[in-house]
Amino acid sequence: MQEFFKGIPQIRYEGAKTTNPLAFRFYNPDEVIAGKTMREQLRFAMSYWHTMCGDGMDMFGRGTYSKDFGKTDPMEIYKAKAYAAFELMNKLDIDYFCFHDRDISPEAETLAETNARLDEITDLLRELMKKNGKNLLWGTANCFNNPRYMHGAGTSPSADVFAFAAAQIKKAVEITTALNGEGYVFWGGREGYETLLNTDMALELDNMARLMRLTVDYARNIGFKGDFYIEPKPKEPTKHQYDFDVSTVLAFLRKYNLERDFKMNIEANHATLAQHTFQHELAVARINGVFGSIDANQGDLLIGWDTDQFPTNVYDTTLCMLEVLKAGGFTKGGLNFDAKTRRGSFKPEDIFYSYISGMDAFALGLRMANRIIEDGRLDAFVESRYASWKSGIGADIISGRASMQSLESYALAKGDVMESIESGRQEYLENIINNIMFG
Ligand code: XUL
Ligand code: CO
Repeated sequence: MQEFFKGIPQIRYEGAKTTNPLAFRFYNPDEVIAGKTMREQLRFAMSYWHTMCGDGMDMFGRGTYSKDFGKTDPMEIYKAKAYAAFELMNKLDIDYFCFHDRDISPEAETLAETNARLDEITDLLRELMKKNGKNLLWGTANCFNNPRYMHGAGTSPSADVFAFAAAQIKKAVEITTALNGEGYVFWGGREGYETLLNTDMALELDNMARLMRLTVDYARNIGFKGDFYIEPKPKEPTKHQYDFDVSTVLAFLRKYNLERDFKMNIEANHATLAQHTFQHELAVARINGVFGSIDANQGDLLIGWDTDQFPTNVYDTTLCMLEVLKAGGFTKGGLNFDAKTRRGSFKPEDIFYSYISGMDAFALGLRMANRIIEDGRLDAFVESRYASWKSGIGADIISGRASMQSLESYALAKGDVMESIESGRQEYLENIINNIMFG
């Protein structure tokens, strides 16, 4: 068997003190944290597009590293990618992967030929998954790269393009089902607009919902048992993406009676592009019962676009894992590294350093989130902050016993309410977090 990442050993946990760059410091897969092994809590996944296809290309220059793995024939290149992917997952001890249809197999001249190629690679992936004990976290269709989708896929003004997108998604759902995928993602590629001067927004949104309903019904009919996700993003590539953020997507799902069919796949840098924190988006999903999966990455404080960097900010991973634990943990979702090495990090070992840093950052985040919960001071503070809702007038309001008249009588009798207001103690709480993390 050809080795693609020569010189890279099996990456193992060596503990926080190790200086070995090709080792985990915090990710100890079989250690139990918060009732499950770290492997079960974190459910790490490799993103096929960045890791097996991305070559460092940006708007100002071509790729800086090849992902052709020494092959020239298109199908041979994609078969080599598959073998290399499993070697990489094995060496990093990653159990899951995620793909777009076009990441695993190249598009051909006709849809029929493209689908035949997909079938061939799907067979290879199935075999490799079985042999290596790996699973598909989710699949999706790339309905944004090809020029036919320049005005959108499900939201294209052309009904022919809608039909083509449906055909492509049908196949993507079939291969996801054939590979026992635990999820299927809709990220709204070019589903959005550049200017309302040429856009029938109402029709476009109706059509987007139509495509989702058709997909869900078809997938359930062919026996797909996984979860469906929508991945919100506010902008890029279009000026205004329809799936702006979790709240916007929730309103969309409720309008079109799709709320029981979908959960959210929340991406850290998409949250910040929407001017939210990552934690905010996770919390909105959790409190509405639609938390599903995560695309793990981070943006840059000074750059306003989707940089897809590997996550290393431990405050963010800690607050993320706190939300995940509060949501009861992942069920079918997981942590997919929708992240790429920087253009200048062009050596094969950089991919390993990147995954190790991201996996360790989340492993540390899980450890810290668990400490915060076990410490209890934060939860106790929030509990006591809302104590007025447990009895008296608060309990009356919650139970529905209070009316506008009874509330007025209460307020008149009470006089000033300033004395019942407590400090929010933000700085004190921020210091508690540091105390728990570093104390
Ligand atoms: C784009 C993005 C996608 C989705 C899958 O910003 O995040 O890669 O995760 O289509
Ligand atoms: Co993503």
